[in-house]
Amino acid sequence: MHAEAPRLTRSQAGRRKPGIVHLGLGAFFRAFGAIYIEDAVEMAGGDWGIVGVSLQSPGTRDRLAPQNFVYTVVTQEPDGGETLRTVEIVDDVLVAPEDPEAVLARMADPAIRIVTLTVTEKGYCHDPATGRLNFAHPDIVHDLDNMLPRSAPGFLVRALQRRRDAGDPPFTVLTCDNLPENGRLVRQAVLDLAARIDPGLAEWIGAQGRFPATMVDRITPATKPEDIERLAETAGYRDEAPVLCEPFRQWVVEDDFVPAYGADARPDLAAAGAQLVTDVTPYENMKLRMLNGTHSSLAYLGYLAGHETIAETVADPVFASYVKALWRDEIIPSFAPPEAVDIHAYADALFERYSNPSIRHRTWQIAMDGSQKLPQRILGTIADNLEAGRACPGLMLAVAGWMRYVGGIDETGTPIEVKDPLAKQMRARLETAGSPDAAVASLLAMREIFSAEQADRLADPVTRAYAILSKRGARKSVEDLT
Ligand code: CS2
Repeated sequence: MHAEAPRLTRSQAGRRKPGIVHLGLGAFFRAFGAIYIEDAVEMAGGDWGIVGVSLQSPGTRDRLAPQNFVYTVVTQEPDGGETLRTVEIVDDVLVAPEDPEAVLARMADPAIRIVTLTVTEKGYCHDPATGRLNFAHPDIVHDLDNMLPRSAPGFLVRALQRRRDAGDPPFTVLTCDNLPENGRLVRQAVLDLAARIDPGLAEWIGAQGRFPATMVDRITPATKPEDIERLAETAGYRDEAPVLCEPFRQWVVEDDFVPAYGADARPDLAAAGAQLVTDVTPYENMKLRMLNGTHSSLAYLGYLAGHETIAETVADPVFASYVKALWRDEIIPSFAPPEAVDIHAYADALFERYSNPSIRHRTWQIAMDGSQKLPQRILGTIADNLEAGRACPGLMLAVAGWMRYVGGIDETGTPIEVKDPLAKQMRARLETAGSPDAAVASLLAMREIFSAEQADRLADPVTRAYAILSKRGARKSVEDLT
């Protein structure tokens, strides 16, 4: 441990007054949204300091507070080169479970014009199959009866309630999570919850609120302790909260912010390289299906084949052929890409991004929360292929790979630490299934994940793929396909 290296500190430059609260201050937003916002402020000014909020645990705050909320973004090039940038746009970090009132008070401040979120797919407490709020979720049950909430929708609704009661405009809710029509989804979750609490509040939010959709993209693997030690060696200072990421980044934002704030409703994100558009949908389909869909496919099958990272998985020629075939034959034909985008060149660029050996993005990390990811990453693509009469054996094998993975035992008989909100339910179903065919049927019967129609259409091909996977293993099953 390089204890002698001095701790990273804030430069003399003054802080920016906060204009944004961010719910879910994890590695991704610190390597992504914070960079765009800091660049926008550098180029076009504005009081757009960020107050981060951790909804679960104090870890991020505890690591950032001693260094005055400044941190390093380490951009990792394929050739091993690294670029360091210290980011100073984060002004404070609050921990909701410690002091929910402090979070609400900050969100209720009319100087806060935007609330951004990266709470992951499960953070919206919605039902992935329907997109509606899950009123049985324990945090929603709590938030219905308590003025001090626990969930992201709860904080959004209670803060908007305070804004409405004070006669102030609402803030714009800008979700930065990988969900289909993410703006509409978070708006629906907020309206569903608000309607149960105060129908007049739901009406006000519905009329005055703005929930623009976004597409976000930057591969940002979890930071490991050895990354911190290595940075202390190379940078000459100690940063307990660095983030590591690839050079690529892309932010596409629907330009729909609360009109009451006029020109001051958002930072000049375009000046920072973000794309402000009227319709994010084509970009969202492209990214969720081409990147996240193949990420998840490679994560389950690559993990079962013994590959620790995405780079190692696509370095395996069997998986390189598999992912290229997925793009060419099963994903690109399933959607209309944005105009002027060469979708084959986009796929080639994705392959190069996946191949970056400096980015140690673990298949295990991407495999997390599959029950919340599969619908928008893979099931929608399958549905569109089947509707068009196209078989999609590669994606069916990916679904079978997910089913094998959540069984919790890998191909060497070693337990898998399955992290998923539905992990217990899935494990119980698989343990009592009695046969591979019954196991597939039991998981397909989970309406939180698969609609009845999807379950019906996936039953035969996924049952076949699961049997082959169980018999021949992931790598040979993939090889057989390609
Ligand atoms: C990954 C994403 O962990 C995962 O599920 O697929 O975090 C992916 O790295 C980002 O969406 C890339 O923009």
